[in-house]
Amino acid sequence: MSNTSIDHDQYTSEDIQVLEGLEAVRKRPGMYIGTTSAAGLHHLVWEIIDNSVDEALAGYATTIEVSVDSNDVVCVKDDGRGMPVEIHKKTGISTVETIFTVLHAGGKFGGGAYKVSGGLHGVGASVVNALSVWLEVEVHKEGKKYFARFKDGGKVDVPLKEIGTCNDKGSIVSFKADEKIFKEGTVYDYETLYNRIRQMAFLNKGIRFIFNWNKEDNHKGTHTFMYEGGIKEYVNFLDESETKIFDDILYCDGYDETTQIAVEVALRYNSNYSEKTYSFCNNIFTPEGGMHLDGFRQTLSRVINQYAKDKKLFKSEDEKLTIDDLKEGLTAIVSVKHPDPQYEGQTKGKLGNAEVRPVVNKLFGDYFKRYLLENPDTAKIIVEKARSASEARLAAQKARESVRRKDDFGSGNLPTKLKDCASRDPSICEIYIVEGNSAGGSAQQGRDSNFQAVLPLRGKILNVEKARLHRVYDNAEIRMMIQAFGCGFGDEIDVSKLRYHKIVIMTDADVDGQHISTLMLTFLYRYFRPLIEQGYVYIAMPPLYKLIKGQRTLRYCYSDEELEIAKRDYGDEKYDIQRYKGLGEMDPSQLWETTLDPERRTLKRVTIKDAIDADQVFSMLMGDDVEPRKNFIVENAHFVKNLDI
Ligand code: 1YM
Repeated sequence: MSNTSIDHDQYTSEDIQVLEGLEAVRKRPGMYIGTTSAAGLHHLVWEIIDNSVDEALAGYATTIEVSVDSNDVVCVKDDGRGMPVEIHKKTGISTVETIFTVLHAGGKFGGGAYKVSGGLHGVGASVVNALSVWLEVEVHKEGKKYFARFKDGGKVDVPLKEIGTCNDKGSIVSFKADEKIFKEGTVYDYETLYNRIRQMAFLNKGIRFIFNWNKEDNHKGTHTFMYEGGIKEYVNFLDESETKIFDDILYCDGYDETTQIAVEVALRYNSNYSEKTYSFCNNIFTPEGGMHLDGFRQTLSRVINQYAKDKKLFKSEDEKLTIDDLKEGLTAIVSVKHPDPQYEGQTKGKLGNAEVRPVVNKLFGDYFKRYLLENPDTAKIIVEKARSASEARLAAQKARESVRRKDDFGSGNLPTKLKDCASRDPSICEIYIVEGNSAGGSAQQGRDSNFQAVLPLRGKILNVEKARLHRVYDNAEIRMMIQAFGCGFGDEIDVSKLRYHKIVIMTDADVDGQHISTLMLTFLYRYFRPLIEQGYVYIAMPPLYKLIKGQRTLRYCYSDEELEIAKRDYGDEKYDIQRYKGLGEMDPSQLWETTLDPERRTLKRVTIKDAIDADQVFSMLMGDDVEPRKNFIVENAHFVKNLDI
């Protein structure tokens, strides 16, 4: 045993406290990592990465490498100072062991510098240790290599010891999450890690992130992310498939000494109508916004209005651009770093610190004012874009009112094309949204009308990604859906009024059908997002093939793989393969057997893994630019397969 460690055969009261601390984490992991589902598992990785990011933000590390091995061992490595190895005064054990065995040890030992990055709960390395079957630490520091190992939820297995010499510096942490804690398993998701690591690289300019996926699957390989431009490059990335209306990406960063708040903002406008503004605090996405976002929006509108007024760009005295006008076609990132963030809201996704707003107002406001004065051409484009949005919004308001009057959304009137079901219990009711009248007919006859409703649509629905609101309200198919669902739409959704707890999109299994279901999903995502978030939206899976022998159906196959299996199973037998080109080819009883009958059908539930990613997918799939769309379809054929958007 080396001389930097203490004798672990003899438990001191300190040791016992330590074990009790980690025991508490194991007893109630949810308190520390939010959940023990997949999100919690990935949270372990974020916690360790955060420590490396802090070291990089403090100016000591330049590169952070994250590796996932075939047995789901994660290894995070940085080239910072290396964790402190000396005996810690308070605990009497090495600081490395203290970091990994004392709850909340992280910041307290940091000697002043605050932890800026930080997971949802900012609980640090000891929690990861507590929830792992084993965890190893290697420190390279001042020419020496040190090693420590923990097992069974944080018990010291090998106390910190010197294991050799080196001529580099840094920290390496490897761990294997505990299957007894993570009931859904300890298998990491490639996409989740890839997206988050890339996002961290965008949010922390200049830090190099290396991501090694060492599993033997089609993702195997290494990616390096490093963005000198930081969130400026993030905006550029988010707008990849948009048509820009000017070249510059506006960017500012600033720091307020008094409050120790750092602010970064990047933005650009594109020719589209939807908004992509994402706000972050300490590298964490704040989906519900908060003070940083409020400050940004206030300032955007204050400065633009003042500028337009001063430069006499308005037609009348009382013309004014609202924040809604200024949102159209805006892509923006607002990222703040705060020493003591307070999160509020239903999902703790809203930054509550009131002092952030005036800081953003000042720092972004000064920059934005100057930018407009120095770039009058761009300023004019922004004002014009917002003015046309303003006009469209007034038109939309009128359209919306007239739609409301015509369709009387609140009255319970139902569209005539809807073949409703008998039951009025939403929890068992299903609505099939079907493409085309002939398929609609089969579905209507084949369904169980007690609980299954059918709404046939004629042809393709409007691409809402490229249409302004008033055109959306004008669209007959869309109005029928809104009426049928009964829960309102857009900002005014009331999910408790939803008439069906399964909204099932049913289209042909060909390219056209896929396009229609993507249009449908886009529409639902933009106007009924809570229905997707709460798991009410499904895709029906009609079969692609039928194997028949004489009059007898041998088997339905729902994919090419299934067909291959069936061919193998039936070997030399004689049979015919019928390929279904459309739903219309199936008679009502076949449709029931294969696609409608809850006992036999397969439905795919549509879920949102990552809201920013989903936004991206939709603006890309439905946007102007064909090239990235092609790439996407080739690279990510899985999107259509498992429907994780
Ligand atoms: C792969 C994970 O944890 N890197 C890391 C952590 C620390 C330091 C350097 C560090 C910090 C300080 C001084 C300081 C940590 N130190 C502590 C504690 N990578 C990883 N790299 N020297 C080294 O903050 O003053 C906690 S984390 F508590 F010891 F300061």
